[in-house]
Amino acid sequence: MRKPKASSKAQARSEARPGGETHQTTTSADQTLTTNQGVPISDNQNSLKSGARGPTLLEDFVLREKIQHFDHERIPERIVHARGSGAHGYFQPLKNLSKLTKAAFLQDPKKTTKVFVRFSTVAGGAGSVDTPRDVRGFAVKFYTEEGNFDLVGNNIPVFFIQDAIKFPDLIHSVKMEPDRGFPQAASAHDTFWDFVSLMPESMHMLMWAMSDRAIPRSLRHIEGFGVHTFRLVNAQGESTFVKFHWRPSIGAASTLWDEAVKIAGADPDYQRRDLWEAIDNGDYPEWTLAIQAFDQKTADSLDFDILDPTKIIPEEVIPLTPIGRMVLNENPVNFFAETEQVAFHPGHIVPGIDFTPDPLLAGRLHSYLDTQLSRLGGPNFHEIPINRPVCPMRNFQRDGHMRMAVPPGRVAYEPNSLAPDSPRENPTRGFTSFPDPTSGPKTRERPESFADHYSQARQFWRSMTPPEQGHIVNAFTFELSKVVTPAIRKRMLGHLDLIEPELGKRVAAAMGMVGEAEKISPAVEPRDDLDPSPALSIIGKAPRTIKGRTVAALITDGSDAAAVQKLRQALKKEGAQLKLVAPKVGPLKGGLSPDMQLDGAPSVLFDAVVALPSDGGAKELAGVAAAIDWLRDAFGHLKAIGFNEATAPMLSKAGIEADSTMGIVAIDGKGGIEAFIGAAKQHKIWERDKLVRPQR
Ligand code: HDD
Repeated sequence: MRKPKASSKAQARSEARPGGETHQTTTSADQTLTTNQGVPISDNQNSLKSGARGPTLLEDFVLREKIQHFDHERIPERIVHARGSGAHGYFQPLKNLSKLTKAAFLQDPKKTTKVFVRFSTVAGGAGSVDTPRDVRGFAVKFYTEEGNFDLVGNNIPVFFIQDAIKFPDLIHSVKMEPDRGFPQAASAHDTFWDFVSLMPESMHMLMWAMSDRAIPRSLRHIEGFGVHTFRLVNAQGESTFVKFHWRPSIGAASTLWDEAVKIAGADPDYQRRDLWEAIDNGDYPEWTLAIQAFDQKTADSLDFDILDPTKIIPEEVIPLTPIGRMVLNENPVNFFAETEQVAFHPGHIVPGIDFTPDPLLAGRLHSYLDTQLSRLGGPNFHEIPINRPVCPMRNFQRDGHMRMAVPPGRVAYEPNSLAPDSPRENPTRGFTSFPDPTSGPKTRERPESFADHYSQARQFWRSMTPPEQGHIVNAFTFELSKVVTPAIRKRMLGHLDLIEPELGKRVAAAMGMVGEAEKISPAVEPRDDLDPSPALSIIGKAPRTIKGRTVAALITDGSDAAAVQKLRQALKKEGAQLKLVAPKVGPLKGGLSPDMQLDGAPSVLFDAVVALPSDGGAKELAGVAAAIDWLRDAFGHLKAIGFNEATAPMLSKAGIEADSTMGIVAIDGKGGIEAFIGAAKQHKIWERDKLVRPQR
């Protein structure tokens, strides 16, 4: 029961509750609930009725306004990237970049620029889960002093298609099939594989999408890419081509497929929650922005076309130059107002940055502006707070749906003589396009230089470590086994043979379809001489750190509080956090307070686990499936497992043998915690993989 506050403004009153309970609330004058017209509301519990038992009266404008507004709370979700998580932060250049660009926000290493970032999945609806196999969107809005710059990228540096005219087809194929309305947020179905198997240009991207990149550990662990080649333009009008890269400070990391599937059930909001909690805890996610910068001569020397968005420039060919860092340090205060209403657009660029004529980018430059009309309801979406530039904004655009600004005066045109102080174009400061010569015959065709669809797909395969190659085989096997039309499976097997015969063979064997691949004739024979690019492997370059990770300890009544404290301290020193999981969430005998209850905290939610039950607790848990699965899953998901002596009956029930070389570490002895942390720093104990999964 809320008690009346002693305040001179306070008005105490009684409220009749259903069931007859009466309680008191107080409302100070400035807290008074009102309608959208500002009319004070006297009763927010009962509609206006003729007599206590009704009927309800149509004149109840309070009820009607409230329900009408509620009925329209949802706006159309994004046609792609509907499920997203946002955060505020800042960007700071590492040095003055005036040699390359006149972009105002890239000049002064002391100056920070505010950003808003939205991460997303692509295929699922707004209410879908966080961990499907999918590309992750990585969209950054820089609120610069010369207007908003949106870098609307993905966590994969290439794309499925080369020309925007195929985008609706691609998306229709991957989304729920239109007759049955499923599957949600999944590419593992006939229409997707039918489409891509008929689009050889998608082969390189498919390799990325079937790799660990598409099942990231968290949004804090993804790399980001601008995908297209852009231009930087300096004050002298000189242009340099660039590819943009984001690199997470804690390194890229992924889950295993079985883990991703189970996380989807245990916590559909796993990645959104992770981002929110990290920022809330002050563990701010951070990325380096790097560029690959090159001139026309270098572009001409490459064996592919820099306008082709299905190609990468390996870092070993043009190294990355770090140019800035981005820190996300503030959660949104309102999901709808910020994360949902933010409108990104690759066409939001600023002086000093420019496009190239990549035909995929050209289509995007139309699409993102256009989509805001149906999503945000009109042409004034730039006036929504999250989309507003922070620099002055003035022009003669007027009116329209939901206009917020109130521009005074008679003059809404230019040139004019009636308002000499009104805005004018500015040839010096204003945006000028790089004078790229663009004449040619009007034609609908693909350039020859876009024709090699397999060489970089093969290079990607050859750049992976053996476990990553195994995951790619498993992913193709899983997805193609969900395809029910045999001809589509066979067509895809034919493409895999072309990408790399070993890949084709391994997938065909795993599917039980050896010798059934359709023969595909490529437009250009795949090259065999591209050097592997080790930078493409996540495992190969994974930093040995547990910074930003979460370890869980399974505890019971009687668990040793001092041992838990010692573990917590050791993890904290490494930048990791400890969560306590117990059969009951209330305080335990022995003084420990659990964070989570076992049924709601399966080990898939954590990076590494420790079992610290008391003797009695362990005996009890040996008979609890959730506790045994907790260990078995951690074992199967290749996580470091720490245990105390008492855990023995649980380990034997789970069929797990203590073996520190396999990351199963006794932690109560001397150096035990250090050994456990050492194992956890491997992220996954790959040697264990052969014990738990068929090696295909
Ligand atoms: Fe797109 C959203 C990234 C190709 C049309 N796209 C969208 C978002 C990201 C990307 C990150 C979500 C932005 C947010 O969080 O609000 N899209 C990409 C990348 C592409 C790409 C990296 C290829 C390099 N997209 C692409 C093409 C088209 C679109 C070829 C259309 C011709 N994308 C859209 C869209 C969306 C969108 C329909 C949906 C909602 C929105 O724009 O605001 O216009």
